[in-house]
Amino acid sequence: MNQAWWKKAVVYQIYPKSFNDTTGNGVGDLQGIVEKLDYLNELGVDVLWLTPPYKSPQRDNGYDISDYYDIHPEYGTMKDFDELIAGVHERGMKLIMDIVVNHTSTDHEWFQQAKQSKDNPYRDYYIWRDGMDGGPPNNWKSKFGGSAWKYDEQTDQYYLHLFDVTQADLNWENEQVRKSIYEMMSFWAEKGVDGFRLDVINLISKNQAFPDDDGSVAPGDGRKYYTDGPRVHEYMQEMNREVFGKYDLLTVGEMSSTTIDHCILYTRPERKELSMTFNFHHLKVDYPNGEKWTVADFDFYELKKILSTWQKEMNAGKGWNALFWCNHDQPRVLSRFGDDVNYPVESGKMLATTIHMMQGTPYVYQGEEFGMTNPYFDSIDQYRDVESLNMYQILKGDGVTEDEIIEILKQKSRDNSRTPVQWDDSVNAGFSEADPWIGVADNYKTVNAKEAIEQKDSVFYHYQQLIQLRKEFDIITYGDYEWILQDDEQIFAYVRKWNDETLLVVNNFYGLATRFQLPEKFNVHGKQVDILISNYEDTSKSIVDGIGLRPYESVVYHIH
Ligand code: TEU
Repeated sequence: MNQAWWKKAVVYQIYPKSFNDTTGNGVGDLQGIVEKLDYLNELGVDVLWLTPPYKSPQRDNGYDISDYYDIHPEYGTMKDFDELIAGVHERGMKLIMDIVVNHTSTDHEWFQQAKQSKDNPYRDYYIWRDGMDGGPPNNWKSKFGGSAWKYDEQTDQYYLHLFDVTQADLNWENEQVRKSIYEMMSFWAEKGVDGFRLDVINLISKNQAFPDDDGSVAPGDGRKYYTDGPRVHEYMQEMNREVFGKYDLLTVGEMSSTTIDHCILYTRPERKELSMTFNFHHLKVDYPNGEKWTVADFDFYELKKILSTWQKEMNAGKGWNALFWCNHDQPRVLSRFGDDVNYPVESGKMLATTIHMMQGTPYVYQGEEFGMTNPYFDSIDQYRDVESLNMYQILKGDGVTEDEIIEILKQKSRDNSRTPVQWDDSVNAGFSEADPWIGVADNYKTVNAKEAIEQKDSVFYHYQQLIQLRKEFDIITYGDYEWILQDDEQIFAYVRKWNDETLLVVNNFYGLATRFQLPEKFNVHGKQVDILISNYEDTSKSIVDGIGLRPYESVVYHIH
């Protein structure tokens, strides 16, 4: 059995810009994280994932890197970083760095050189192509809207940018690019980081013909020509040989639009590529026909089916999942799949249990542990995210009214998870003494970490218990998975089996009481039934005559 340390670990994602400001400039910083290390240690998380802290023009909040070897000045200095990693290790925790190597900022020296002339030594660090019929080289679309190509007058060519126009894609076909990236990763590994989160790493290998997308496979935006591309596994194995394999790292790949088969290939240990992968299919169940930019309820059956399919197939394929509901690109899970008005505590705990009892490595996004919600900003002036602002212009151009666009942003904008962490009920929720770079959610006086620590039945202590259970029970890490009650319209239930133990995990995803009978083959006679964790005080242990669930009730029965 592969006893990799990260199979029992829980990771906490920190978006430094919104975490904690100690310099009074309205922006979070590294010293702000140092200040909260004891809080994170109390929660019990094992690893901290730091989203890009490198020097950046901040057009995409650090995912547009202009210097891989320096810390963004608003976040502090390399000395602050050294103090942070020392503080993390002193407490027995680990730190993984978010690394963006599919693209750099156009402010990066490499790009500044490359755009000088066609024969500049750095020209081939990026993807330049001649136009076609007076327009871009092909019809690929940027994930942030518009064409994926930007015309450069100085050299009369276009460069590729799958994201913002200021994020130029690196040319991974160029061996020198790969060497430069591996050198940089080794620099951070030598500084003692314990791993990497690799941003959109499955997009780095493009079909070198750069064909037009014929629209035969939705979405016809060109992604099929660069997603899990022709040389991506070759590059992952080379990266592992040149960097990862020399250290005992947690490496997690962010896999935009990937497939289960590729995720098994990325994570089977003997292939020596990555430890685990993030996939996003379960976070598109409120994208009708794959369309993100519309207001829609989530498809509960699809959510259960996708999560269960990934559990079964990754387990069978000996791959390894990152388990998560939320990150800095997603709306707050409590507002998306729970009830942040009538049952914020019950549904917050239910959602946590739903994924923390699965096989994989769970990720907790800052503020998720005490039930932070979407801010429901109702003016475009409150939004900051480049993707949201681009889409605002595109939707307006398409004739969508201001009110309709605001309703879409309230549900789908990435800013929903980027508001300042609500530490207490003081001004700016204790995040900063200055006006924060983005507004604080209105509910900070009641939804904050201080309140959660003081309330023994808060969501915080539920997460703390889940994190602890993962260390105590091998069945959570290694047990088989079986989805049950598949057609139930309210309940997401599954079973984990390991040797002679069984976990029965039942989650009512709705605000209505319900009841169900266990499947015939579910035999508990002669077995002891304990409650491992529940989100109601007085949950009954008696299950043979059926199980009643109150609104958002979530229970894990340990049968042994
Ligand atoms: O995200 C990649 C990504 O696929 C998402 O941004 C998604 O495409 C987007 O939210 C559209 O719905 C990574 C980072 O997590 C994100 O913050 C960056 O903006 C992006 O890459 C570019 O680096």
